[in-house]
Formats: sequence, structure tokens, C-alpha cells
Amino acid sequence: MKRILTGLQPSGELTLGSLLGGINQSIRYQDEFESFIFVPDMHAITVPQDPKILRDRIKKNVALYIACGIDPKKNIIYIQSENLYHANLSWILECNTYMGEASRMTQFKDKSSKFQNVPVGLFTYPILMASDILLYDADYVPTGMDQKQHVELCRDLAGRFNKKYGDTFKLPVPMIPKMGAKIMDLQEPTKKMSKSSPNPKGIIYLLDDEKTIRKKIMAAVTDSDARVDYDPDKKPGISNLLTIYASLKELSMEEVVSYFKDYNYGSLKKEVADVVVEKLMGIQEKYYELMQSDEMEQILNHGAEVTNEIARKKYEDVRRKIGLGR
Ligand code: ATP
Ligand code: LTN
Repeated sequence: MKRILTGLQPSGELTLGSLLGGINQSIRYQDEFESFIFVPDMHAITVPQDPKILRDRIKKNVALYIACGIDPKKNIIYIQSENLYHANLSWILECNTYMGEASRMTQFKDKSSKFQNVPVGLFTYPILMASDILLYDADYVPTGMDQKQHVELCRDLAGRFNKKYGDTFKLPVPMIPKMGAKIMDLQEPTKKMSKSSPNPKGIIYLLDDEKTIRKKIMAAVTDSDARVDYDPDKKPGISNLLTIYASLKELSMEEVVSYFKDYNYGSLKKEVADVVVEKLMGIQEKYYELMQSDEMEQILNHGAEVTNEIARKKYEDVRRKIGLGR
């Protein structure tokens, strides 16, 4: 069975975008592949984090993965920092990465421009990501378009290592959803709904209560044309609401547009809010149950155990090949 592996950074609270663009993909693949899903908490500290908030969020995210439908029986679920091999392999890969190729990463250019003193970890971030992937011989890495360049760097590093030291790593293939739902900010519908964005009004968090969800959707920015149509360039706000509805109801855009064609914006928003509320209330019920049970501890202990064993073998192979240790 082919193996897939992915992670969502705990750099902010998970959003409707995380669910429809990220988590849902993993749910879709969990029957078809051997599936690894983890919390890349070491990636999150490449930008400043409050320790208490970070720690709470790591566990929250795991519970949310499961509450959204990631089945712990079908997935190995784990926390990156509970496995020391990630950082160890990352160091070895760093010694085999060129400044030129690392400097080309567009995410680094974007994120570093926001700092006066740029953390070095922000620069080496994609190399740690390569290590996350290569330790487990992942065949596919489901992720957003923004991470494609990182997976390509990972392939380059793996290929270089294999050439120099003999066949060691599998070359992973990025799995970018073809027509994956890209959910936009409700207040700035030309921008992605992003968990690290500073304005919560445009973002539906998975743990928002019903009243907040309805308020945010009813206040979503639209246009003055008052005609329901899917046109992301000219009508980004309405198109975004249609996308949310289509993804949650698993309908095609044609079906959704034809369903809403005689609606005014107010009643369209109300129906979109109804389906979002229904979905998120179901997730939240499961989430609060999980947070109170000890099931999460068992799942994470199991994940740590299994992944440490796999990673240890890979790391020892690498260490031996490059001549480290006795
Ligand atoms: P950050 O704001 O910290 O950069 P993010 O909210 O953009 O994070 P990531 O953790 O980088 O989210 O993304 C995890 C996965 O979820 C990626 O595959 C990404 O493409 C997807 N994703 C995140 N937000 C959205 C969104 N609004 N629409 C579609 N997919 C999304
Ligand atoms: N950089 C990714 C998160 C991430 C990841 C990974 C995804 C860290 N390590 C390994 C897939 C495989 C992000 O920001 N979405």
C-alpha cells in the first residue's frame, strides 16, 4: 500500500479553510493509502509563539483532526517534537543543501520580509519539512499549492543523497488538489482564509460558536450587483460563499449556482450559515468529548511509538552511510 504523509502547523487556530482545503483531503485518502498525519509543532516555532497557547493548541489540533473525521484506526497520528529523529535528520540534510536552492523558497522570502531579525529556523524550515517526509518513505504528500516548492526541494535533496551515498530515500510526490476548495477570507475575499491572519472577522474558526459563525457569514463582504453567480474575479465574495456551500454539501458548482439562482444575497448567506453551523456543531460535539477522554493520550502514545521506531531505522541507516559515530 502506498503511503501518504501530511501535517498542519499549529501556528493558529484551525479554520474552515484548514478543514475544506487540508484536513478533508486526508480524510478522502485514508481508505486508499497508509496514512500518516502529524502536528509540525517544531515548524510553528520558526515564528514567535506563546508557550502555553502553543501547547494547548497542539492537543486541540489533534482532537480536531479526529473530530473532523481523521480515523485513528486508519491513520498514524503523532506530534513532530515527540520524535527526536526529525531534527537530527534535518541537520544532516542541511549539510547537504545549498544556500542557493534554500534561498529560492518563496515562503521564506514572504515570511522573512516581516522580520527585522530573521530567525535562521525560518530559512531552514523546508529542510526540516524534507526530513519529516523522508524519514517515513512517504510516496505522496497532500498539501496546498504553497507547499509544492518545499516538496520539490525535498525530492532534490533525496535524489542528491541517494546519488552520493546509495539508495536511501524515496522521492515523494506532492499531491495538490486539482479543484481543491480554496476558501477565502470573508472580509477580504481575494485573500486566502488563513489561520495566522490578524483579523478574526473574516475567518471561521472550527471552534467558533453558532452565534459567531452566523454573524461572520451574514457580514461577509459581497458586491453591489445582487445577482448570484460564480465568478471569482468579478464576484469574489459570493463565489467564496458558493464554494463553501459546494464543499460542505459535496455538490458541483453548477448544481449550487442553479440552486441559488433566484436567491437574494441575504437568504443565500443564511443557508450557507446553516450548513456551516450544522457541520461545525457536529465536529465540536465530538471534539469536546475527545478532550475529556483519555483516548487522545492512547492515540498519541501509539503514534509516537510507531513513528520513533520507523524513524530510528531510517536515521541509523543514514548515519552509518555518512560515517557518523563509532
Ligand atoms: P498560515 O496562516 O500559518 O500560513 P494556513 O492557514 O495558510 O497557515 P497551513 O497550515 O499552511 O494553513 O495549511 C495547511 C493545509 O491547509 C495546506 O494544505 C493549505 O493549502 C490548506 N489550507 C489552509 N487554509 C486554506 C484555505 N483557506 N483554503 C484552502 N486550503 C487551505
Ligand atoms: N509546511 C507545511 C506543514 C508541514 C508539512 C510537513 C506538510 C511541515 N512538515 C511535511 C507536509 C509534510 C505547511 O505549512 N502546511
